[in-house]
Amino acid sequence: MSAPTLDRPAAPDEVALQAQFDATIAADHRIEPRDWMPEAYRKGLIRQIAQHAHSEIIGMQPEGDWLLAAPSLRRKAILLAKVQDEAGHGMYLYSAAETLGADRADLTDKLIERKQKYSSIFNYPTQTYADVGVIGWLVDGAAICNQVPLCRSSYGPYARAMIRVCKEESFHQRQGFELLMTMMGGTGAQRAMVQDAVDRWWWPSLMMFGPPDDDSPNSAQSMKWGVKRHSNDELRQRFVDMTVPQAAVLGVTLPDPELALDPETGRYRFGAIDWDEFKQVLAGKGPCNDERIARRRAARDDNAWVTEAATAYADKHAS
Ligand code: FAQ
Repeated sequence: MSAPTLDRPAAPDEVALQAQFDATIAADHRIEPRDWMPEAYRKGLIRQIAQHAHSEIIGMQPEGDWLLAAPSLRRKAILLAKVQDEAGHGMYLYSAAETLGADRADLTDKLIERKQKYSSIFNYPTQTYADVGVIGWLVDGAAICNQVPLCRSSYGPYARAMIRVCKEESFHQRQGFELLMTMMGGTGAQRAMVQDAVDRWWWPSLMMFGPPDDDSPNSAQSMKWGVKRHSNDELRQRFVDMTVPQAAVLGVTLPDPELALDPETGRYRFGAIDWDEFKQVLAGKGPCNDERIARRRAARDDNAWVTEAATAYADKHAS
């Protein structure tokens, strides 16, 4: 049933369905794929889940670049497991989007045609192996902060996918921290490498949480629907508060001279984020945007025969 518009007012049964939907949200219960939902809720979810799925898939590239140059077999095995996990997260999320009527191949096309977004963070290069540790520590750390509340998201399949994703992200965060701890206990050159990586990734990690609340067009409605549970700024602050003590344990300096504990609130104040840089990256002008999309396009085109063969095999069995 299509959603009511100005020209086509809601029919009486739609009024009842909308009331039922509103009551489910108000009671903090889950909306499931079989349930009626307003068209804007469905579209908004596809938008966020697709963006999230694309992030997991494109997010394999920066660390994947180091798979052939890992410094030991142990590090290679850990990194391989992590990158494979990210692929799995993308798959769960595309499946969740499919329960809303989206088509997986169409979503991939929209990513490649830059009609849908993926996280800004994956448009920065990984210059040394310390970047692998810092991605685990900061990027997966930010992802956990953002995604743990999504385990209570109002849409059932998305919330349930997030439970496993968060458990795996937690392993990713710890392996990153452990790698950095090892490097910090190494040579002066290794410690400098870690500090350099922290200097480059700190600010982009803060941008992962999205634009400030007063410039976030989707937040208000998304929070009313219980899709998002906290605002972008709230989660960013939570991440800063969680990460500053961890930086002290590691012995690295976060590149922000204004970072200071506010004795009144018990929270850390931090400097201004460069939102122009964020907008540039979202506009496709970050350091690696073109490279990331070109690689995803090549993966789709070069591997199309696998999809075709799997589809033909499934069709044969179905008939
Ligand atoms: N990058 O109105 P809002 C990971 C877009 S997964 C790019 O505030 P919303 C795992 C936003 O889409 C990381 N675009 O939007 C991993 C919207 O554009 P649209 C991804 C961004 O949805 C680790 C516009 O700006 N995580 O890291 C960004 O209410 C290591 C206006 O923004 C998720 O996706 C950004 N940073 O809040 C993998 C979590 N921020 O769609 C490999 C789920 C905003 O209207 C290695 N998503 N935009 O065209 C969310 O929680 C939300 O979607 C936010 C944005 C918080 C990202």
